[in-house]
Amino acid sequence: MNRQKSSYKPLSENSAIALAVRLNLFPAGSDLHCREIGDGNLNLVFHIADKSSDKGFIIKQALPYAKVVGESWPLSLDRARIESSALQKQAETVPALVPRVYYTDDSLAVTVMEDLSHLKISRTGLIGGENYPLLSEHIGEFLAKTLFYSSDFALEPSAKKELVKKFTNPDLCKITEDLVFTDPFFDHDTNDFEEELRADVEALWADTELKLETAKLKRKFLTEADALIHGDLHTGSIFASDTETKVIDPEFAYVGPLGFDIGQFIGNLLLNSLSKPSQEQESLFQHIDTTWEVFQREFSKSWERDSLEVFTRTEGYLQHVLTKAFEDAVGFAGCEIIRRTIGLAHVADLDGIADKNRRIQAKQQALALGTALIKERTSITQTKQLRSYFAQVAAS
Ligand code: SR1
Ligand code: MG
Repeated sequence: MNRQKSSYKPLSENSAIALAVRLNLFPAGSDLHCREIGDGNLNLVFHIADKSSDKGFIIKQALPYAKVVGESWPLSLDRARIESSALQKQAETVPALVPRVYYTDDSLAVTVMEDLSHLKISRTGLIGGENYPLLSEHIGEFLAKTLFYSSDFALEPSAKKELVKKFTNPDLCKITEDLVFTDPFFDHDTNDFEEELRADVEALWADTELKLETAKLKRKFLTEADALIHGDLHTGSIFASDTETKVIDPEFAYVGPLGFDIGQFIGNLLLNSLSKPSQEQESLFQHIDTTWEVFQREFSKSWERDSLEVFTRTEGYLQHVLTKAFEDAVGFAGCEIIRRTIGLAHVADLDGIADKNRRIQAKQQALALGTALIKERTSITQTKQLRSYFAQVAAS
């Protein structure tokens, strides 16, 4: 890996091509084409390809501020180091499920990685009616292996502490602390919702039981250093096809609670279900079932085979860890559903519902579902139960 010093400057399409040439990514004399394709909230993403072949690369560069808000929201460039390091760490256990990293430059906040343009962002595909038969099998495996092998169950204590140090990510964690766990539950100026939702939102802000349960979940996010988590595992962070899955964008990675990524993924599948007619919802519920089944199966296999922690051989400990992770995941899913409905960063699954009445209704259902998941997470012990909670809010 070549890490060289350079002073930071945002790339343009032309300077991205110049960088690709300097790095010899393409054969000399190639006729290159570059386009900035970043549609996320934070970064520049350049797609560079040889005009005469299919060969291409992605050059991703962090900006020193949140692109979605502008320069008034400064953000550390260190997230580029976090993202490329997390991709490399994940590749140790799930190489087929993450893009390959070819080059990083921390001072330029640049990562050069595999071009995945033969795949589609899974949120877009799911909204368009694609099913992705292997999505949940792959994500269940991704979760089990990335989480288990970065936890105290698999690492020597000193290696685990080094991991915590390397992935200390205060700016990006603060975004999640604010946008996922705090602002949507108060009358905060980052919130964004239709006036038709005001009565529901004001009821949510006045719900003291909901606030107490959300405070407990936020505390977990602030304090529980279980494993290296992706930190933003929504369906927009996953490229997919019928046969392949690649998890991208781990710039929010830090050592956090086991249930967080699981909850964000489940929450986004539920958001997608809320946008669908009932006959199209079952395949999404099956994805939730499979994610959790595969996660449990693979995590348990690794636990039996590769644990270093002596208590992993104590009867009942694995079940305790899995039960807690699921309970937390359900609560985190609830927070994700609420923040994607009334917080700063929405999702196309709900915002893209063209009929306004239907959109408002789906958002009201999302608020009710998110609230139920947060408040009742201790009674929800199996993914199958999510169907009945979903059915209750869909009937209201
Ligand atoms: C200001 S960033 C808003 C959201 O985009 C990212 O993808 C994260 O989900 C974050 O909460
Ligand atoms: Mg992202």
